[in-house]
Amino acid sequence: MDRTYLTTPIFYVNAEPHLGHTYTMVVVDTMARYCRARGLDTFFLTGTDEHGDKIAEAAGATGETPKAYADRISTLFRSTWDALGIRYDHFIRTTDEHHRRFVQHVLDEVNRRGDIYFGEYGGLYCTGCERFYLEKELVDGKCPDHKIAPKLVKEENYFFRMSRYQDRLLAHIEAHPDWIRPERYRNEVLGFLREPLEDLCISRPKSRLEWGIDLPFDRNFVTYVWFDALLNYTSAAALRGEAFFDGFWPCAEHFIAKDILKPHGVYWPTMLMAAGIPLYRHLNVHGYWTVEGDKMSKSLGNVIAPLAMTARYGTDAFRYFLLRESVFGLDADFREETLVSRCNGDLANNLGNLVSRTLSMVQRYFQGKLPERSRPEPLDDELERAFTTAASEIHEHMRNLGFNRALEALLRGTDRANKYIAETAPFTLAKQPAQMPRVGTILRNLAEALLHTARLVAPFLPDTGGRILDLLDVSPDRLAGPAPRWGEGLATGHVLKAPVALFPRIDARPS
Ligand code: ME8
Repeated sequence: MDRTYLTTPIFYVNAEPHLGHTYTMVVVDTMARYCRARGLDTFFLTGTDEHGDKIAEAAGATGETPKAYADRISTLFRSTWDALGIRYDHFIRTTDEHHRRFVQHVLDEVNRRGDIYFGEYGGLYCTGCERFYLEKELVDGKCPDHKIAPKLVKEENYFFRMSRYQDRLLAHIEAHPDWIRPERYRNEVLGFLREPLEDLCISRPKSRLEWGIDLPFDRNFVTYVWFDALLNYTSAAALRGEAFFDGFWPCAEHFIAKDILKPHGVYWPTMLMAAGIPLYRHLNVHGYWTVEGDKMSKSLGNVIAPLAMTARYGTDAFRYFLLRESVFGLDADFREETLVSRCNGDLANNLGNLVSRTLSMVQRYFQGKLPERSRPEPLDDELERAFTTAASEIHEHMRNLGFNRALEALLRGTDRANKYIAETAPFTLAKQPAQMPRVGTILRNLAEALLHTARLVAPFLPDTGGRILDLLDVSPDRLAGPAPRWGEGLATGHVLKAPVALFPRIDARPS
């Protein structure tokens, strides 16, 4: 695989960016940085979902037009990701003109193939989810996510013959066991497919909703928001031309949370089949974040704003917490105390300490200049092995979306390096002039460990990776490309900078 096309959901503009959106963004940004550093041709897509009842209602409540409202919140999403240093390649808005044309083109194509018909439908509709519910999917008559009773909607609409594709979809899932991962979500989709699949209502009459993309074959209707939104993944790729589309689209890795499994695991692949477009490569599904055990909600007043967290703790500390505290695929719980203790324990005491101790000893004993390195002793080999092992374990975990385990592997490396300092005791050896060559070797090994640490940590904590390289006074280009052979990363006589505290200890939660 030499290419990858990574996507996040496009977020609804009826809410401001919060912890949940940020988690998906951080996961995909980490994956994108990891892939780029390994030399993969990587494209990272995100954006905003701006049509539909829900957005029209939210705009109505603020007195803005839907477009002015969507412009405002979409800009807020974009500026939040920029402030967090998320490096996406394209930000799509479903109100973009090229997207509108693409959606209409696909609708025409699916219609031409005979998969769209006109009919009447009555059903229970949840505006929060923007979808119809079957009676049996409800809990006590309410939408399980929004805890409100869906509205009974009965009207004439256009339908997509989704039912036609049930068997093909099942066969695809059976033939590709890790297509939807982790497995629990594959099983959930198989569960949906155990029942006969119904056709999908893909329009809304303009008499009820105007805020959407016109159906190309009947201007009295707009497109159902999910039929419009899912196509963002392909319209953004198509925008870059046919060669890009053909090369990147089949390498698509979608990242979503479990809340939108059905649209991505059932509607989307059947839509692609009907439009004659190849399927995506993987659907990667993560769990849901709660806040101190509760669902995050405006009414509970516990919505976590990412920029408030990064202002308080720094971007990398927040990223670290999100990636380290959750197991991809399972739910996770946000607690500020846990964030603080992880930052103090893993980042300040382990990683930060290694950097500052190494640099201060190089300053103290060699005025910042890297000394000669002489014959390695067994402990030196062990240190080298710790970093080779960390690199290969990180690779293995990233293949399986084990972000937390990759970070654990990395910290085992830096922990080993801290122990190496204790075991080799350069500060004691330095008291004897005859031992200075050995002290030099130890510090050369530690500087090498820092270079490897910077490269390994950068996809997860980009600022930290960059800052370590800066302290080592080497070019940021050194973060990518093949790893240098151990001992060959930094030259004798190269001057390192004076130490700084990368992660000052956080004493208590500021009020
Ligand atoms: O569903 N924990 O948009 P949305 C983890 N527009 N992730 C969370 C989360 C939480 N508590 N809350 C939100 C939509 N997310 C559609 C998508 S895609 C073609 C259209 C994240 O704004 C997670 O990625 O409701 C989830 O899938 C997404 O936000 C839902 O965002």
